[in-house]
Amino acid sequence: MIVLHTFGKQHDMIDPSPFVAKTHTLLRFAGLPYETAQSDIRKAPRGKLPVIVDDGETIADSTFIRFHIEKKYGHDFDAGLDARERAIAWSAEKLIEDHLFWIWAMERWTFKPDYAKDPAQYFNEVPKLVRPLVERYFARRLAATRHAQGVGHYTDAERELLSKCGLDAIATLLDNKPFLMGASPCGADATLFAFVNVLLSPAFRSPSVMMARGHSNIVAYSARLAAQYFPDYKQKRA
Ligand SMILES: N[C@@H](CCC(=O)N[C@@H](CS)C(=O)NCC(=O)O)C(=O)O
Repeated sequence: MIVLHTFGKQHDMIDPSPFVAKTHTLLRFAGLPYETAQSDIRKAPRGKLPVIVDDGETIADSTFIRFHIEKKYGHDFDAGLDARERAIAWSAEKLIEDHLFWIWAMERWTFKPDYAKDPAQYFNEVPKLVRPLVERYFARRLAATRHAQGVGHYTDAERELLSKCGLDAIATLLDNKPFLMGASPCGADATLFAFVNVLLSPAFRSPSVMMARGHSNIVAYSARLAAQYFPDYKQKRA
């Protein structure tokens, strides 16, 4: 049995981490049964989630989990795509995971109304007296990470422009197709679905969220895949 280590369901999101939501989606695309366990990043081999444990074998990082599924279970997520289509799908996936993720994550932690709705809740278990200190520690740690990554150097306007360019590119690539590359889901759909589904959570109002809501094909895609693959996770409409 596969056990997926998660942050756990928050609001109506599959998981507050889009990488964890992506891994749920990969497992469901592959039709593999799995269980979930709420976990702690301090115990994760790379200090990050997702992690899966598959019959005693631990695999960390959503992309390596995908490779594991492909190798062990013989499931080619990109079956039916030619080499050029696979290259486009891979590029779109990494545009979302390695570029847009940083912008959207920064907004969630720094846009005050969204911070209050989600990240602030992670500290509910911390005793009230020390909670502000712990929150400040995390805020500083994340700001340092964003600074090192680069996204932390942009002004709000620059970040929003990059987010708009990324969302426009995704909306154009998706067009009115059922899935990113055509009639069937490919590996990159796990990323696209998970990241936009978390972004479009009705809990949020940041500039990127509002821009994403303006793309009717992205909104419809997110709702359609949620209904098809996550009937057990109901998301209210924004
Ligand atoms: N490349 C990794 C990224 C995973 C990742 O960034 N996970 C975040 C949550 S969205 C995390 O666990 N962050 C904890 C930390 O950095 O302290 C993957 O694809 O799984």
